[in-house]
Amino acid sequence: MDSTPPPRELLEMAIDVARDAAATAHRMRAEGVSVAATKSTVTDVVTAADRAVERQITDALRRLRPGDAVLGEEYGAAEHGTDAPARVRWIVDPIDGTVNYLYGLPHCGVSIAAEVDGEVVAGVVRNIHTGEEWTATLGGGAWRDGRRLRCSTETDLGQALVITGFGYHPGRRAHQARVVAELIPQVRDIRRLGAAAVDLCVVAEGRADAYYEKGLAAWDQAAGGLVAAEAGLVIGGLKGLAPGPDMVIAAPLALFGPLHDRLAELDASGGP
Ligand code: LIP
Repeated sequence: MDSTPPPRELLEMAIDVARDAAATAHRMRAEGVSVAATKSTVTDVVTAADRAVERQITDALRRLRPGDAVLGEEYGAAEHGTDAPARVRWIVDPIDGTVNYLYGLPHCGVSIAAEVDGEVVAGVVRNIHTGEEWTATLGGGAWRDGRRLRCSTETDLGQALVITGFGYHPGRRAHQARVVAELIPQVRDIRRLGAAAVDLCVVAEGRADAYYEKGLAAWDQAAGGLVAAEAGLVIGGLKGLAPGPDMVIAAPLALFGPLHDRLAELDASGGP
């Protein structure tokens, strides 16, 4: 008998866990945070809060659903305690926008997605500082604080406000800077806010028109990508690839093609 709960039930679990996690992150920030370690480069930082919050989330999820798998940014794929393959996998970014969190900038969030048989079916992103909470279930729409979200209806790339982000490796940043330097005269403007999961939710509710970024991990995009898709955005990679580490583009139907083609011309998924 299939014991996998419906997406709505998985979402409710994720929301409860995300709220507690965001409260912990907010409290730890108020108490003062510092860099606990670095990862890919000296600017790719981890705080004690990233680690503590991911442990809190993983422990809570495993209490709720002991046989599920968990993939988190800081601790990777936590063992799910059984040999049987897990149908449900939780994809967790405990604090997306870690540098913003370290500096006390309010654009950062807890991101938890539930994947069933390899497809994300539920997701929540909660801004640690503002309490804004974006949710979605597959086919159930995207919501923020009880309001259904609809993305931008912009059709002209030249009028589009486009959000992007940059990696931590200096060589990648140089390539990404060249791409954005070529793009910026051809759009309304560029914004770099610093947290992919929250960026995708901001675009989902039309507070920007489109988003693209190279270098996202599964935990950066799992929940925010579902919110964006359920708000009507087209989510894809370059040249027919699925959205992933090489490129994630989120744009309204009328903008996806023009933005995609321009990014392909600029080799936006290239570089180190
Ligand atoms: C961040 C992403 C952001 C990207 C940053 C960083 P982190 O994730 O959310 O979009 O531009 O370079 O990767 O490291 O704060 O979890």
